[in-house]
Amino acid sequence: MADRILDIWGARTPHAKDTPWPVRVDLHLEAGLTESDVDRWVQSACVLCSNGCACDIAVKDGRMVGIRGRAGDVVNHGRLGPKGLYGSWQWSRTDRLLRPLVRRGGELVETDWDTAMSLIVRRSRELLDETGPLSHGFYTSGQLFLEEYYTLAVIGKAGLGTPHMDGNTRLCTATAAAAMKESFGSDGQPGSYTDIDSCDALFLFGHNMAETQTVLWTRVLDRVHGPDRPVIVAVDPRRTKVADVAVESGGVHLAPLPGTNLALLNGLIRELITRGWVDHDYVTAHTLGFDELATTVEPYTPEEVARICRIDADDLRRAAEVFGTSDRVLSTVLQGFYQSPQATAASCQVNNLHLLRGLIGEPGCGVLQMNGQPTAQNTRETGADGDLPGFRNWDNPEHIRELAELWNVDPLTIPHWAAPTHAMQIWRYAEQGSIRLLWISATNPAVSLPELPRIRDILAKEELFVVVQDGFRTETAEYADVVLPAALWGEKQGTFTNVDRTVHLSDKAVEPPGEARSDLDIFLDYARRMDFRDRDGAPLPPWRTPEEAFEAWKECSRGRLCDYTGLSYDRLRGRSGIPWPCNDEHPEGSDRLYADGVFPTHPDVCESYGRDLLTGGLVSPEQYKAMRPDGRALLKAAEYVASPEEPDEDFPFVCTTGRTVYHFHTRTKTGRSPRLRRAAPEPWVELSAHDAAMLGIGEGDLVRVESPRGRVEAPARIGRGRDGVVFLPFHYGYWDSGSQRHTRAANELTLTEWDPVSKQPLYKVSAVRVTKLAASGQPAPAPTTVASAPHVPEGIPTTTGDDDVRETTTAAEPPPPPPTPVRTANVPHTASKG
Ligand SMILES: Nc1nc2c(c(=O)[nH]1)N[C@H]1C(S)=C(S)[C@@H](COP(=O)(O)OP(=O)(O)OC[C@H]3O[C@@H](n4cnc5c(=O)[nH]c(N)nc54)[C@H](O)[C@@H]3O)O[C@H]1N2
Ligand SMILES: Nc1nc2c(c(=O)[nH]1)N[C@H]1C(S)=C(S)[C@@H](COP(=O)(O)OP(=O)(O)OC[C@H]3O[C@@H](n4cnc5c(=O)[nH]c(N)nc54)[C@H](O)[C@@H]3O)O[C@H]1N2
Ligand code: SF4
Ligand SMILES: [Mo]
Repeated sequence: MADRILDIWGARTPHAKDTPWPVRVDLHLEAGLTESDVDRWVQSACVLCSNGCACDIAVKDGRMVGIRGRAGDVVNHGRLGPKGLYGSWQWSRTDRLLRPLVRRGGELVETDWDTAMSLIVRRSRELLDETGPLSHGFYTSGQLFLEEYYTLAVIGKAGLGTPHMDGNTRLCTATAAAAMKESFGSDGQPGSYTDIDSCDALFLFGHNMAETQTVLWTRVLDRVHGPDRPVIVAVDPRRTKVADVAVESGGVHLAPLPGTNLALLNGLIRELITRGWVDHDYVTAHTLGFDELATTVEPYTPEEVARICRIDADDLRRAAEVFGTSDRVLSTVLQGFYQSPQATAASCQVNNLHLLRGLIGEPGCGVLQMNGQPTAQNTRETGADGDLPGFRNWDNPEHIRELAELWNVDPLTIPHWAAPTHAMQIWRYAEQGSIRLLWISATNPAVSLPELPRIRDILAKEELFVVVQDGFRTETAEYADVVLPAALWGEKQGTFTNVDRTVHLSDKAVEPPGEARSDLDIFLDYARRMDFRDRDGAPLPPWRTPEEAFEAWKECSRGRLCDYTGLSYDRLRGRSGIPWPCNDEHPEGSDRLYADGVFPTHPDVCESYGRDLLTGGLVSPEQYKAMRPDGRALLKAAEYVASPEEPDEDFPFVCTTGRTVYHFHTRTKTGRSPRLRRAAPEPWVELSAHDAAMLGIGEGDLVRVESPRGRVEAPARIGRGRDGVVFLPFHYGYWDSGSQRHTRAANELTLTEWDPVSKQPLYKVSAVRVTKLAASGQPAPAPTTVASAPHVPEGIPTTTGDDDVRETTTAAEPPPPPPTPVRTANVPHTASKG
């Protein structure tokens, strides 16, 4: 038995390049139970990150009592990480919302569903009569199921006709989508996890995979421990486990000052060009924009990059050499890029590195513009974020006509006179008073949005009617006018799609507690009570069950890049997940996209005509068509500009924020799992040894971190980060703090600024000052096993759990990867380039 709090990634199963990743099945059951005690195993996939590990839920006496990885699944080959093992199901018997709540005399009181829904519908009707659909805003999630998002999207776009709908995916993966739209013409992940098994070099750009996709990192470690290991390059200001392994592998750790990613990437691209590591045949045949890119990156010499990013010029040269001379390179990009200034511009440069060398679409040559949340991909596909369903283009009248026909509504109902409203703007409209009903589902903005003092003021506004739909009484629920108790994972049925496009079915294992209902049922109840109808008077949306919603979605996706028409609940049950596109042409799904170098950039198919990377200004349809992209990828460029908030005399440090391995976001589940909670019970502040010495701060001392917007007070961890940078985990809100003190959450400090292209907030750069409040003899409550490990480990107890996970390594054949398509699904043949 293994202690998977201490040994996060579990036992190694090393293997050689181009051989399948061995199977290892991880199992964890409630204490005292064995497999023979389990009544049923119910197929699902984990929803505590975007990796999408397939699992079976153990059910006994109508309760979830454990979890086991699915050996035959392409994603995890049986493995699970600490959150999947301990966090996915262990919250189930604790303090859930059991009945709807409504505000009476200032207090939230329990009521029945009819009263709660009638209240929402009455307010909704009043506002529609008074000011129309623009009074309604929907702020949803990356954690519902595909069927729920699609239902919400149809309600918003065809029922109400409001453009004000977005997900917390705006905080999470908006930049992934934006970078793929700008470079390839559409959202849609080019790469596959199987690229890890075949690559010669692996670049992680602002991605602490060891903590945030632990099972994917296990896959990397199994290559690193194999005979022909890949060289790894980590780009992260902190000394993460990824950075440690990068150095051990003969690669490099580049630790740029937060906010300088674009300068670094421009430097890498310049090196590729000047050292002659460019496949000019590929570039000529399959891309546009090389000359402008080369001109833009010209000033970014290694010395200039070293000056801006405060790194060593030779480290940059070495990183470029690894990229330029390895046969097969895989790159991943995540929040260190997406939540930093010039997010889309920097992430597009990663695409450019691959395009310049023609390393895309072949085994080992992937780009993974990562997702974070488990179902963020579906928020984007179904248009429950600021997009249209099926990667359609709001600026293309033909795409609007298709949707209107599909839903049998007047095209003018579907808002398309401007780009859909992004989340940061939705909150601004609520602040200014034009949005007066804000419906928040499966997200906890009172902890997760930037500049919390402002968010609390907005939520508390008398004129704003707030609906919160959650499984727990969150910090946000405390501000609601109506709280709707939702069924959670394991208590409802649906599908979702992970980072590498793999679709999984999650069946219902147990009944929801009390009167909690699935989000699908709640949205449909609202639609029926509002009496939304199509042009023939039929109910809109017409479906009633998850499977009917899925079938309807398949039609919406037909012929688009995210084509689901070859999938069904039956096909997804009992076997591995399947990556889209899956249709008549690719019945087994598609492991990678763009093997033929043909991209969905043709004006008739593309999801977006694009934006200027520096300003975010829209490219007009005429300008776009005049470029004649027609199947070629776009090498877009931008110059580096300084972060909107740089340190100064008053606020001399850069504060960056992020995750630790044991918690998921605002801890509504992981904070209720005893083992995970014990591993990281309270917030902390990470400082470099040099900075701490300068400030007279010792390990565990209570410190105050202040930005121009707020303050946080927590014990200091003298860690291994770079000088000048302070790190805060963003997981800690107030629900379990015993008081309403607003000094725990990292977002007290962060700023209301966003990337001009993707509109993703800049959580990774706030200027702060740090002061010591009190000495302490105790170490900080930070884990010792990961990036927040202490600089001096002596005297600090190691983070441990119990030996309670069974890992079974068998000789079972690993699942075969689906075949790689020769050409992509939705590019008209007339548009192909060769
Ligand atoms: N354990 C755990 N796993 C999770 C989650 C969780 O809450 N907990 N959440 C899931 C979700 S929704 C997401 S979005 C992902 C996020 O996954 P990651 O992006 O891996 O996580 P973060 O910790 O937000 O940020 C990654 C790294 O960015 C670095 N960084 C900060 N500023 C900069 C910068 O300016 N440049 C560069 N290059 N790097 C910088 C930080 O030091 C940090 O190590 O994780 C998913 N997985
Ligand atoms: N400072 C800082 N802030 C950040 C980040 C950062 O790196 N730094 N990262 C950002 C990122 S990438 C993300 S993804 C966000 C995450 O921020 P949030 O989305 O606010 O975080 P969660 O705690 O995951 O909130 C999800 C809520 O949905 C509920 N829930 C779970 N499943 C269901 C369901 O099936 N139905 C319903 N109705 N509710 C459900 C949970 O109980 C929980 O309250 O935070 C962002 N904020
Ligand atoms: S890696 Fe992500 S999906 Fe897999 S078990 Fe861990 S939290 Fe769940
Ligand atoms: Mo995220």
